[in-house]
Amino acid sequence: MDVPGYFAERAPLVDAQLDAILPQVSTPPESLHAAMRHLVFPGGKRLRPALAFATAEALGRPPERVLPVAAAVELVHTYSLIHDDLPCMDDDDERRGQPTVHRQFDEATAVLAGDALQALAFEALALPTEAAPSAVLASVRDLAGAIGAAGLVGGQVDDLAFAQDVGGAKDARQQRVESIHRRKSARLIAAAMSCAARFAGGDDRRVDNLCQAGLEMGVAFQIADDWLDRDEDEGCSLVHVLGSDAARERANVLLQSALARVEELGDAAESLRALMRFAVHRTV
Ligand code: GRG
Repeated sequence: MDVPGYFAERAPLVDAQLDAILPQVSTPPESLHAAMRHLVFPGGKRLRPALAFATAEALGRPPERVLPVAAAVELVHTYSLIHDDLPCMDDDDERRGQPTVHRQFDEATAVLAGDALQALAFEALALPTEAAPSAVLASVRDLAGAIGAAGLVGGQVDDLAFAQDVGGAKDARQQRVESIHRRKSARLIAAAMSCAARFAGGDDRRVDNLCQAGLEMGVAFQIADDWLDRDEDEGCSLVHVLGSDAARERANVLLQSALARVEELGDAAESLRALMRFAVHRTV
């Protein structure tokens, strides 16, 4: 499967949806709306939307069916990156070769743009759709759970505290790193897949299986990210706890387990499996 081709073909779908729901820059307050769009366009890989589309296809539905999910997860991802770059978090001046939102605008605008993107994500998810109302409601619950205190935000809190927490046995430190990865990265990736499965009409067993696959692959994705950053990253990284080879091996074990979970979906899930392999073996 041609993964770059898949991204190139599917990205315009979510881009058009994002453009349609984001407020226009010419509408006041202009600076807020410009800041909300700053990191969305041209954006990054659109991995989470691609996983949502591929999940729909794996369940025999067209990608358009899960557009609300694709837009919602990308909006949440963007909000988290804007807040992660703030001086009180990672304090980064650049992302994707462009000034971060607080550098391009100011800190207050960046905080507020992130807040507004998070709210817009739920609006995007709940737009009128062909999906059953119960599927939309369950997806709102999945996404909120994935990004709240038990998910993204809680993971970020423990990640910020991690630098000071150097002691303990290797096993316990591995558990701690993986718990942070699961909450900070994997739960949003898993929500992209579970919400897409719900919108595509998947039953509870299928939704849960795809969610578990997303969690395992999401942790492996974050280990791969740590590996790519191995020369700079001092903080919460499995490469630092286990060493480079053992960290890659762990990522591979998690990926294989995730792939085995989606085996039952057969040929229809070929794009999904290819994206999952790409997420863990990528070089960018
Ligand atoms: C501040 C609420 C709050 C959350 C911060 C998401 C996050 C938590 C921090 C961002 C930094 C980080 C290491 C996140 C983990 C996920 C990750 C590797 C993000 C990069 O995802 P890609 O590779 O990025 O999909 P692109 O640029 O392609 O969109």
